[in-house]
Amino acid sequence: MQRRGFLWGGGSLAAAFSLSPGLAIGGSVVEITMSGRPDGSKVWFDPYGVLIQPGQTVRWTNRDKSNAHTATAYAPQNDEHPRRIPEGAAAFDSDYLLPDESFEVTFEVPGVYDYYCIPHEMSGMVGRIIVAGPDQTGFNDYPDGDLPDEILDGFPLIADILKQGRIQKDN
Ligand SMILES: [Cu+2]
Repeated sequence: MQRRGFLWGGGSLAAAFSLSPGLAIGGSVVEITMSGRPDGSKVWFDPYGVLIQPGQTVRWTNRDKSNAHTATAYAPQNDEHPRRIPEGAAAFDSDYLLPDESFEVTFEVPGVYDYYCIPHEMSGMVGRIIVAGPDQTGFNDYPDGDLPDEILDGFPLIADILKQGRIQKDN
C-alpha cells in the first residue's frame, strides 16, 4: 500500500493516463492535499478529481501553512448547498482544518461526489470524487444551473476522472 501510494504521489502522469475506466487508485486510503500559494493568491485540492472504489477511504490533509480549509459535501445539510452527492450517501463536512490536520471519509455508495472548501468556494476551491465499482462507467453530471459559473468551472470532468483516475491542477 505504501509503495503504491508513493508511486502515485510522484506525479507519474503517463501511468495515470493509461488507466482504463473502473480502475481506481489502489490502496485503502487515497490522499488529497489542501494546497495554497504562500501569499494565499491561489488555493486548491490536489488532486481535485479522484476515482475510487466502494469501501475506500479518502484523507484530506491541509498542507497550506497560510490558510484553514474544509472538505464539505455539496448537500442541503451543509449551509443549504445544492445536493451533488448520490442518493443515500451521507453529507460529510470536515469543519475547519488547520495546517497539518486531516479528515477522513470512507465511501460506500457509488456515484459522483462534489465538495467544496467553505472559505474558498467562490475562489473555485472545489473537488470531485467518483466512487465506481469495477464495471461501472455510466455516471451522469449534475444539472449545471445550481451553482455560479466560477464554481462549476472548478470541477474536473467526469469523463476525465474515469479516464485518468486522478486529476491535478496546474498551479
Ligand atoms: Cu480552502
